[in-house]
Amino acid sequence: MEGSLRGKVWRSMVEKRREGRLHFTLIDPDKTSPSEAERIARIAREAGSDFILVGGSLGVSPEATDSVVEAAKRQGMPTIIFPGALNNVSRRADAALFLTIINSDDPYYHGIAQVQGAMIVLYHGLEPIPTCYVIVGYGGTAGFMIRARPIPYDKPELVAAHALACSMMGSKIVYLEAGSGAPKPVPPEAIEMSRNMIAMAGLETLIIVGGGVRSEETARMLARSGADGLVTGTIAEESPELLASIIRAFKES
Ligand code: 1GP
Repeated sequence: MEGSLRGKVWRSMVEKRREGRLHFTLIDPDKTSPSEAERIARIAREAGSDFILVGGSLGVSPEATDSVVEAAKRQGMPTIIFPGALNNVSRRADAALFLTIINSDDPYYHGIAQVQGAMIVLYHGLEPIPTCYVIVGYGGTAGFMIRARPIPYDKPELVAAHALACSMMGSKIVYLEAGSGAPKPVPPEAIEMSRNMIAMAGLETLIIVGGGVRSEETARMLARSGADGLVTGTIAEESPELLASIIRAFKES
């Protein structure tokens, strides 16, 4: 059994959060070769990103996931599986986001996927990080494939109610997802209301946000509305310079 079940990655997330906000670089093994993944991991590390997420919604093979995880780890980045499906769960990673997909209409994602995934995570010796996934607005390929009922952009109170439920159900992370390439990110009001409701309940769940972040201005807005972490995917492939300035803007706001 490789890896560790002792909570190292989660602890480092909490410790890093005490020092500042967190940035996650998402690499999709279907779109990225291992050499490209290593290049992105190097750019991400140099730009101040904290963790690599590996996963995708379509066309991701176990072999491609293994190679991308190995390549990212060569750059010394803690690497976490963000599974679009069970075939994304690589034993080479350090941890896996163990997902509850709270607004999927598909019963498969409300128990069956988790029961199947739990054994694989255990056998691979991966650290499970209980994470609740909330699809907002556009939703992208992820939203379509998991049959999400995306929460409309103009219903921040509905996003907050989902985030609160996730937090009360014991998730360590609430992941608010607008979808890769979303025309608009998760609205700041939704993050702020989620943050406030979770605090009112006396809980300490981390809120991470992703999808459609392409500017420093957006990163700043998301930070100010109370996001603990930001996930970016597309931007690392397009412009390392922009990635660095987005990370800086998010962490320094
Ligand atoms: C992570 O799906 C996102 O939550 C990644 O989105 O590719 O738009 O950065 P982008």
